Amino acid sequence: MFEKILIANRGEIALRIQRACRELGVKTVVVHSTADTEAKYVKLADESVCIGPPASSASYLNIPAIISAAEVTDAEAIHPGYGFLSENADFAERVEKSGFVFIGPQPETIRLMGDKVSAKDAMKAAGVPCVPGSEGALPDDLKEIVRIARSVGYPVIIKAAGGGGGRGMRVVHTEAALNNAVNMTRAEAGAAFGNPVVYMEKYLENPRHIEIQILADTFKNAVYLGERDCSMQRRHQKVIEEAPAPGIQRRHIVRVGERCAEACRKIGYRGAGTFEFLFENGEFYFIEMNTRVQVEHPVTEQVTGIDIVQAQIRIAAGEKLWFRQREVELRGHAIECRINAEDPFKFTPSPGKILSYHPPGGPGIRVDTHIYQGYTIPPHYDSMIGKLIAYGDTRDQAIRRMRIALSEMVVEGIKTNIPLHLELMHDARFIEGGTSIHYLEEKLAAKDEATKGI
Ligand code: MV4
Repeated sequence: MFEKILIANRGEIALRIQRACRELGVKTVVVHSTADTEAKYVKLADESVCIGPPASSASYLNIPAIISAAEVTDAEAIHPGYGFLSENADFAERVEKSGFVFIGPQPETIRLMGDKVSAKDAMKAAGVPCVPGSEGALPDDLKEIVRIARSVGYPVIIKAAGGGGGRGMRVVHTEAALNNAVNMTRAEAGAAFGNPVVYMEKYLENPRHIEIQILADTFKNAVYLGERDCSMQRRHQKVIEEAPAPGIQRRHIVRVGERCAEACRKIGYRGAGTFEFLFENGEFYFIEMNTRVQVEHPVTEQVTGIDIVQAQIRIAAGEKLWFRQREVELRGHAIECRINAEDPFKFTPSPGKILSYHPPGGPGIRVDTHIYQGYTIPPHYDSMIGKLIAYGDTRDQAIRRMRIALSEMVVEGIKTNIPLHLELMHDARFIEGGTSIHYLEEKLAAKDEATKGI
């Protein structure tokens, strides 16, 4: 095991990684910006290094500063968390070239998955079911593009190879709109990602977002840890996640999960990873793979009893997977509400000082947050300030526990989205389960319409 790990992140995940390190007997170094000097994870770490001013570009994205911090503190490995540099292949490469272990997949794997065309090619070749569409990148010739769209069938979606997570896509309903959509997506992709390559897929109108968590070691062992339903989202920001996905039969999960684990063995995947699928009419369609730990990993931890962050570290340290697929048992149900510092219905950010904080508790409640009374949430970063996770024997019990926890939780001085979560925990369609990726936005739009002029 490592003696010391550097955590190249901030917020709740910096604290989460620190806790995993502590349990493994590993010392921690955190890097932070001048805006995060008073943060809990900075105070609790064994060592801390200030690496720059508040702007992420000058601190949490500052590769030379992070590598220097690892050098001066004698850290052996770097955990990138999520966001920031976590899926930056150049960073992973420079970490390893500098003699440190990158806690994540090999740089080539990150690069392969970062390009959505090569990711899909690789997964298709490895037997993972994909959305029907173009064979790789779209050609330049319009006639050829028209032919591909006809064979896929409208509506189609044009996506940027360098995009992902909802950036750089366009839905096309008719042949008349095709040329312009391809050109616009290409131009935007070239400007935003420095890569004008686009591809085409059949547009699925009302899918759910279901993802499969996997763990793979460096000895070609791979397991899947079941699925998460992340359909409750707004503007590509997940709001609620849960495990397992309501209403999907276990045998369907087993089938797709085994494909994912087998794909990991085939490509020599290392560490934790997530296969994102769209799920519609009983079928799974791969769209992207994430090579980092995800915000929503706790719901999987609650239903499997497996510590995913510790697993990442143990795998990076060269351990062989210490359990087999048949030992992975899903038990109960877990729901996660992302707690954001924002107006609960207008969604405008609400940074500032937390004047009072009363965390919820009781059976089945987990709170992953770095906030404390008196802490000032800086305005420079993401508005997510923590996660509230409720576990129960059944989904119904998890929902009931979540309602109680949300009603106990007090965060004063800033606005939070707790009122939105409380409303969703009483929403008939959420309670029923299995809502699509469009449900929350449609609900909010309907509410907006109903309150117009009031
Ligand atoms: C799609 C789709 C429908 N059909 N692809 C958006 C995020 C990116 N990861 C992929 N996305 C989508 N791809 C096809 N062929 C609909 C979406 C989509 C979406 C997917 C997951 C979660 C939320 C979403 C919200 C809008 C659109």
